[in-house]
Amino acid sequence: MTTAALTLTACDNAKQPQQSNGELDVNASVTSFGTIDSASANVEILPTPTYPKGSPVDQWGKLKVDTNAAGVRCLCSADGKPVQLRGMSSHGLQWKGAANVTEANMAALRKDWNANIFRIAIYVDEEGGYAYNSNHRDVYVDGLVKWTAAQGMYLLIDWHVLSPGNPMSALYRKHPRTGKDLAADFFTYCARRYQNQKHILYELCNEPNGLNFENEKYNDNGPKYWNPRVTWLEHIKPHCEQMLKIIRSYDKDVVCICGTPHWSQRPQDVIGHEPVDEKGQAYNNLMYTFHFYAASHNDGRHDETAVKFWDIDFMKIFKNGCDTIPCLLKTLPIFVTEWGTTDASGWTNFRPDLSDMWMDIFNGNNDGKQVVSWCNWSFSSDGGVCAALKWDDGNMQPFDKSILTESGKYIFDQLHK
Ligand code: IDC
Repeated sequence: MTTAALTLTACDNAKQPQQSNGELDVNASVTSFGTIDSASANVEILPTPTYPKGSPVDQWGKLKVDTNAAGVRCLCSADGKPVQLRGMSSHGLQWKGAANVTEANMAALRKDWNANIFRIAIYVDEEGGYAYNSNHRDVYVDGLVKWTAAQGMYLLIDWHVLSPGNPMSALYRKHPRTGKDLAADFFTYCARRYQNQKHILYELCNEPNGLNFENEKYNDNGPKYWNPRVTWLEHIKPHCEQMLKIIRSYDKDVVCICGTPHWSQRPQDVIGHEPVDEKGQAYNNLMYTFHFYAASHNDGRHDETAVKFWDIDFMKIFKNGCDTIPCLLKTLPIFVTEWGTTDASGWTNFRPDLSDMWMDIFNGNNDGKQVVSWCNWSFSSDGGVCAALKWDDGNMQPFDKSILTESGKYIFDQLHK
């Protein structure tokens, strides 16, 4: 019934999750490839669309990682010029996110908001996510590929690893409901089906998380899904390399973005350890993500927020670097695939002032002169004051600015700068 598209080899010393007392150890890693639907491996390949004349995709073509005038790697157009993508991320499709993921709204985002990218967040196991709803892929991702193409805007397809935080957990790689390798199957389907689409980018895992960094300020009493040790070398890099093996077998140069440790807040862990193929060759067209929520992740100020990162200066290492970490924007190609104007809970502390400071850095005021692309969380009314919309209606045309929240207005203005 199922078949693997590639010869996907199992790792000998694979530590498979144990099911003792009937409970799945969601923190253990599944290191071998599992089953992939033959329907995914044989899915019909979509023909190349015609992008509207003068649209972002028409002008820039299939993006790649190249260097800017300072010799720093960054996101570039097909002809090697640095570009900046800016737009919105969907919310979870299992919640209110789906209401806004429509053809008309992609037109509004392109024409009225001036966005040139949309990000679709595919939550996997949370509360009726993709593991329980294949229409998240077959209806929404597939629809968006066509709707964004019709607008000539880019689409970032995000495998929204969040709970559990280990991208190699059985809940992604050997799901208890079907036994399927959901991650391998998802990327097989997408990479094969969309190989001729110039406007697609992949985010290989949203926010791997686990309490694993030095000077840890948390204890380990968090939710059981918080793996205490989810690291770049042990979990994230191997996950990315496995997914790249699949993706690159169909689409040899599509830009892929790797999640980084601790809710994608530590691209520095990648330095010197970028993903390689089986011959040990570095993959090209790879980027690394950094996520920030302005009130929580900033210059380390002592402000009262629901989620605090006091004393951690996140801004400095992006601007100039520090004694131990080189300027990240000089060292790695970075894509901020998700950020919020509030604290990391999403619910409180809208901070346009701190958002402005980040926008300044990402508009090129950094030692690498790297201009950074971003998607804002989220194109929804859900999840607190970081939401851009006051309501979810499913059709925002003609577009009316009065549906925007304070955060939505801030982003709308940024997109017009
Ligand atoms: C939040 C949603 C919220 C949902 C929660 C589930 O807004 O409605 O209940 O996820 O955990 C992230 C994540 C993103 C979070 C967002 C806000 O990538 O999934 O969305 N956030 O908390 N990282 C930092 C903040």
